[in-house]
Formats: sequence, structure tokens, C-alpha cells
Amino acid sequence: MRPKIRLAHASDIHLDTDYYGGEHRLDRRDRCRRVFRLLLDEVIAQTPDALLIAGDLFDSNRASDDTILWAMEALGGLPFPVLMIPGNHDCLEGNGIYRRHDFNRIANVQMIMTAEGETVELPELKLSAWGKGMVVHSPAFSPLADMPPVREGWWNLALGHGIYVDGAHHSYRSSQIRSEQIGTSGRDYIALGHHHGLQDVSDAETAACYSGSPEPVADDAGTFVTVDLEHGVDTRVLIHRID
Ligand SMILES: [Mn+2]
Repeated sequence: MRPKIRLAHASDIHLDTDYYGGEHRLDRRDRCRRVFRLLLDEVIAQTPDALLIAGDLFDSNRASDDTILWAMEALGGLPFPVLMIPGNHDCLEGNGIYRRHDFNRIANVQMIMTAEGETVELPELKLSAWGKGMVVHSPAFSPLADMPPVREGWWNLALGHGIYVDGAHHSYRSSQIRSEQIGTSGRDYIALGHHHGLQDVSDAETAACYSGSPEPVADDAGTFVTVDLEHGVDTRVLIHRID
């Protein structure tokens, strides 16, 4: 039987926002780092079995090497595995961050890099997670399209980074997450990123959420979510505010 597990899900951290290297605006760099550290500490306090990061850990592919190495060390120091995808801000274009720095060499990190989609697994949790490595944020890119069948008897997740669209056509929008793709996915949970405000987009049998950014949006606190999966019980999503 599938074990009872707890996942944490975060996205849109945007490290190095308004920082372009050197000594200028180090306060901005340090503020982003403090928010990320606070997020990780609050995630650790929830004792999850794994952390999902649904894109935009970095604000741009111009992020400083110093911040990238700092983030790799922070992820490597976590007491649980991390599954992650790139977002549009840290996509796999040209010499992007994840091409310059191999996050898969961090022992507890699995970074999804395949544009067509790739499944990563945590056998000890009987957990299978699928996602795509975004190369270009464009209308042609469909983060949840062509999902493979679920692995029977395991927990099945997906990760996606893009814009949620419900029903009506928005064909001009980039990286669309379509409501019917969620409802027909057969997944136990879909971890989404891109919208900085928390949004529950669950459909039919499938729980799906934008975790929100750990940075406050307007007057609202930053957020992340935890997801409790227990065989025979509905997926339970809990919202955590970061004050
Ligand atoms: Mn984004």
C-alpha cells in the first residue's frame, strides 16, 4: 500500500529580483535570500517528506553565480528530497541557470530538464512526479500536455509552470495550464507555479494548487502549501502564510 506522506509545495521565489551582480543593490539580493531562508525554515517545521518547487526559483537567467551557489547549498542542506522544474524566469534557454549549474548533482535534488516531459521518482515514498523543463514561455508551450499514464499503486504528481485558463479560448496566452488537463490527469496532486497569489484550481478528482509566492502580494502574506496524501482519503491541502 502507498505510505501516508506529506508534501510541501512552493514556487515563484524570484531570487535576485532587482539585483544584477556587484556591490549595487545588495539589499535587494539579501532581502530575497531572507525570504527564501524563511520559507525553507517554515517548510522544515512542517516536516514534509519532500518539497516541490514549481518554477521561478530565480528572477532571471542573469542571476548571479554567487546567489545560484548559495541557493544550491540551501537546497542541499534540506533534510528531505526536492523535486523541481524551471519557470519562465529561469527557463532552459541558451546558457540559462540550470545549464550553467547542474542542480542534479545536489544529492537530494531532482531537477526536471526535459522539454518533452520527464518522470522522476522517490521509490521510498512510492511517489512518481512528471513535469516539463520549459525552454521558451510561448503559446506553443503546454506545460501539462501529453502527460503519461499514472503508475498504479503509487502516488502520482505533476508539476507545471504557466497561466491557468478555464473553459474559454485564450490561444494567444503563453504556457497555458488548462482546467480539463487537470481534471483528466488522474494525478493525486498537481503543483503549479506562475501566479504569485495562492489559487486552488482543483478539478474533478484532482487537487491542484498555485502555492503562491513566499513574497507578500499586495496586502496578502506570502504563502506555501502542504499536501497530505493518505490512501483512501481525499488529498488535503493546507495553506501556510509567511508573515
Ligand atoms: Mn512565472
